[in-house]
Amino acid sequence: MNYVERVLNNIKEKYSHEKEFVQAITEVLESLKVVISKNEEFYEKNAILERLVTPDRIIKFRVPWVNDKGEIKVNMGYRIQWNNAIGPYKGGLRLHPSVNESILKFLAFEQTFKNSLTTLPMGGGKGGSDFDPKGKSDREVMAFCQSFMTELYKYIGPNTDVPAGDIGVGAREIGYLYGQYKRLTSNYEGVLTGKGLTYGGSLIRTEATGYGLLYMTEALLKKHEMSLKDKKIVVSGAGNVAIYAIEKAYQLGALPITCSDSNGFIYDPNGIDLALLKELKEVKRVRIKEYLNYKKDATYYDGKKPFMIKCDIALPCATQNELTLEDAKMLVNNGVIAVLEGANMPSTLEATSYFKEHHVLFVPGKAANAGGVLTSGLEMTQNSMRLSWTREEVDNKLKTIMNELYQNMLNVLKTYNLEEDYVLGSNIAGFLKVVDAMVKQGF
Ligand code: NDP
Ligand code: 2IT
Repeated sequence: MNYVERVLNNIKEKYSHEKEFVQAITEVLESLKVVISKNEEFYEKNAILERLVTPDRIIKFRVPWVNDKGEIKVNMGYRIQWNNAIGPYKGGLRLHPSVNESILKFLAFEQTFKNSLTTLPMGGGKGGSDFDPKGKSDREVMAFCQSFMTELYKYIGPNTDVPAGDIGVGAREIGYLYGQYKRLTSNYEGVLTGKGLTYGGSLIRTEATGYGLLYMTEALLKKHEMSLKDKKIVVSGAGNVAIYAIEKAYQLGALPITCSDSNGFIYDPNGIDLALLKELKEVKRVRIKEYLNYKKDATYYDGKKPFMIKCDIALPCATQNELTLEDAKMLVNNGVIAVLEGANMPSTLEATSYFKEHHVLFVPGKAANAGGVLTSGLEMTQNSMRLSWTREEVDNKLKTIMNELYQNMLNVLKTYNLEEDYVLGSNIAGFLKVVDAMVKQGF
């Protein structure tokens, strides 16, 4: 058994109950075999893999809050600080009833590689809670966020750990979290990203993940002498990433025809009405089914996923493991050219292998959705400089870095004489930088 297999088997045995964590580790370690095998003794002597698969620390805490009926509710809060070899821990906070240690560990581990790929100095972390913001009043969300930060503030700081948004955490939640941090510390500093524009936020951060995803799609298609013009795009999700992926898809001449939430999906053959989608999801916060009340040509599929609709490009932008082998088969049967992950790990391992076997161009989340955290890095830079760049400046930087990230994956694949496989490209490129920093800083 080689070094990679020994470490992987150990993780599979020890954490067999943490399905998502084991899945993420399996994908990454399998793709590192080609690098590790070149110098196995060196990596093993430095215990690089054992250190990479083990978080620096997991912080767990109780979050009590009072609901509108005056009842006390209790949730679990977490912050996982995975690796800070190349910069302060950085990564989002997720508020969703499914949140547990396995999910946050997979996200924090992946974030370490993603942040390395952005070329900016950010380590990896993730956090959140099993609190469900759906159906809660603004006051209840505020009460939860204040209580959550009352514990979290002890462990974060602009040079220590800088949280941001993820599922269930957008501008509203970041505002309440920031307000409480300021109240507790008296410090007005860039401790969170995704802040509002009136208090230190960056232009384009809201749009960044979706825009970055489409910049990467454009770069990928260009390499294959294609363009986004008139391409039919299936998007899943109807949150931050999905909305701005749809916006940029239109700007680049494509036709996004679906969006979804956890109840079902909308297929609009004329193209998703972006203004309506924003109104329903960003303002009214209602179910996607309501789209039908305004658009008679659209169809709503209850309890189904949009991957059954024929398309040229699929962009899963909702959540982990939403795209299964069955979905992959339908996409391939319908002639899909490319799949780029807007969400983190939306494709199962079986689905990813199926895409590879059928020569579908596939870019995993840690590369394809890096535009969000990348622009968070730009927000941190602006906060440190105490100035704000224009929309154009930030957008240009986002586009340039997404293209560089894409090129970097191609360069790494070339160096190792590998075929066009962006799972390998992203994992190896992310790994090399983090490991170099780890080795040079000692154990
Ligand atoms: P939002 O909360 O804004 O939107 C999430 C969307 O996904 C909603 O439409 C939601 O539907 C759907 N969804 C969430 N959980 C599930 C589930 N268990 N089953 C089915 N649908 C679900 O989150 P974001 O758009 O910010 O995040 C989406 C994905 O992108 C996540 O994987 C996140 O980690 C990733 N990501 C986010 C970044 C960011 O900057 N925000 C950056 C990089 C990646 P419903 O309302 O019904 O729950
Ligand atoms: O998964 C992710 O990259 C995010 N949720 C964004 C993290 C960030 O710090 O902006």
